[in-house]
Amino acid sequence: QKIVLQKTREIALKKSLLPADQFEKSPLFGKAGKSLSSALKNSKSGIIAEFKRRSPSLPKINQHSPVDQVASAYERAGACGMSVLTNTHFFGGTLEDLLLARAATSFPVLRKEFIIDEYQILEARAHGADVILLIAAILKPEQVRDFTRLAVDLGMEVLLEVHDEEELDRAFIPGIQMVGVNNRNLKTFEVNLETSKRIAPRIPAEVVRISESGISRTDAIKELREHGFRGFLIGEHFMSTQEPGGRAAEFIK
Ligand code: IGP
Repeated sequence: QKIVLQKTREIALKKSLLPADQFEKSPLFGKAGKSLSSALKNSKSGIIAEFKRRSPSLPKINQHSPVDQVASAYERAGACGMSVLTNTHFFGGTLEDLLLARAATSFPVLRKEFIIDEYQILEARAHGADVILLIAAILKPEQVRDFTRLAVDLGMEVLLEVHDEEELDRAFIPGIQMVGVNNRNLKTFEVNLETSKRIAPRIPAEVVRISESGISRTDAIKELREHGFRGFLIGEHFMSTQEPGGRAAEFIK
């Protein structure tokens, strides 16, 4: 986690397609984003499909599929929204990926990044994000509060990611629309869907529950629905083929 924070800080401040004072010139700035939480409440699939080239545990998930093609195929397949990794160091993603996914689709798009600075939230909106991810494990409660306020002011929603009960109790505040339980253990990288089921009852009823990571079977979705989950974030299962959109279509149908 220390390495993540350190690297992310370096990259966050160096790497941007737009300098900070240019953010307000983005045509997306000042416009309300699309609501992922209401899309999930009204969606049959509940699928949030992720664009992910590689990860710390898998160096080669998909090196070739262009992000704009995958994005529009995900939308056609019936996904409810999309998650775009913009972290380069660990995941090989870029802000340009986010912009291209935004331009190719009209469903809600999430910026998947280790957000530790308000700058990254402005950057997210300027590059077309409708939702930002806030990871409880790397943020102080005051940061979650300030970042949520800024995101909402910019017309975006917040997905708060937790790994256990302690993180949820510490970081959750009203105003956050979605809580995501990450089934992947940060230390071992192992995934266990029981994590979602265990934490579900503790998530406030009005908040949209999302289960993240390690989902590859439609049976799993059925079970997670019984525990109140309305969103399912899937990356690897879709991306580990030449045709992520085809894989998603098959899964959703
Ligand atoms: C997707 P998977 O196992 O379907 O590829 O998981 C997503 O949950 C995962 O990429 C993720 C993630 C994160 C990546 C969840 N939280 C935080 C980077 C940072």
